[in-house]
Amino acid sequence: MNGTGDGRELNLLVEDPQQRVGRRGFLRVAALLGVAGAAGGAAGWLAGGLAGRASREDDQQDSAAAGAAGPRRREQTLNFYNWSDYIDEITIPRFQALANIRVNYDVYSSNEDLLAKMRAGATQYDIIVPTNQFIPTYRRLGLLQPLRQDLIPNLVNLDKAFVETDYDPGNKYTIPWQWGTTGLGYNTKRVPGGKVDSWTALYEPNPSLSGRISILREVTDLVGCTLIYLGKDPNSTRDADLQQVVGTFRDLRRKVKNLKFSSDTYIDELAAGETWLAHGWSGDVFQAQGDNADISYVIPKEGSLQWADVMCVPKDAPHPQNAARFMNYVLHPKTAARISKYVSYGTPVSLAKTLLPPEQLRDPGIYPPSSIKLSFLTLTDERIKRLQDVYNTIVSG
Ligand code: N2P
Repeated sequence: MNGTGDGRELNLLVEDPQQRVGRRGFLRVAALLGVAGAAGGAAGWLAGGLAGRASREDDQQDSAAAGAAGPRRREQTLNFYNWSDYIDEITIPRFQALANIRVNYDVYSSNEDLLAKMRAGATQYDIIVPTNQFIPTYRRLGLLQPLRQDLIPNLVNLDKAFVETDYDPGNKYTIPWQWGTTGLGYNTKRVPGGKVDSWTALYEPNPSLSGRISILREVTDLVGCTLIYLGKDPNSTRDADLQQVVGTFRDLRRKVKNLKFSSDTYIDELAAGETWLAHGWSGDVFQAQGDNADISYVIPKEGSLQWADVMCVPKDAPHPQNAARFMNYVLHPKTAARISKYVSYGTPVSLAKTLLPPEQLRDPGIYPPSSIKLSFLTLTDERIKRLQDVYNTIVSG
């Protein structure tokens, strides 16, 4: 790999790189023109100029991380399938320009949607980002291929907690993208008393919240958090416990009207003041807070769920080497810090923390202290099926 070699080709971006990625369904950010014969340094300058940030020196570092090198590669494309609202505006355009790889970026909003799509047969995706508890299932189904670790020297930048995992020790198949928690987002001007600190606010709601509550459209979070509210193990597979989860929602529907289920639009609904209390993911709620200062996030005092969304390469991915190059780029502390700062989720890259705003590092909603009780979920194929049945019963009301 040669960071800034002469003769490297570069791409010109033809779309506005400042365009916000996510929030509203599918969005392609990667229409490009390939232009041959420009020098590597110029590519760095171009990316910096378009993105409006970072010095040329920074670009050279980024360039090495992206694995940019001399002549035109055989594979010039990367198909990246990620969660909605989960990336900053600069990372994709910068990677495209530095690595000379066109990125097609599509989004999904739940593990169920992603898994169903991957099970249905070949996709063209090179990177997908399931949540950690789904990895054993993906592996058992033979849906993943081993990572080209030889192309990912920045793996050494990973925090040890994300290397020594039970779902993929040694990162043979996965590299963490972001991590976070599941909790409650609320509008301080609208919830009674202006504050929420318990799951009871959601499951035993004040009638004034009728029509203003949103629940995550994500099976494992929905069932897991309800089990925690009920004082049960969030990993419980006992029929009686799962029946109680169904019963809890039956009661809830009696207490409040129009329960909404969303794992993407709730960000905008919170920000717009339409939703007042949302079961949601930490960074999503902080993104809503960025648009509306009345929004707060809390991990309820009874405890909650922690998770990591991890990048993987599907078995039939057409461009596994480009996937590795992108992963290496993302593991550069500067790239990792830029993404986490923007999406307000936790970074798995230790050195990136020194580059984050101190107020984010201090925020217990983003980097919770060990005193907060957080559980990771584990799943078997059988449990996924049962949880899905429970979820379907709940949503069909
Ligand atoms: C991004 C949500 C990702 C968190 N909007 C789900 N694990």
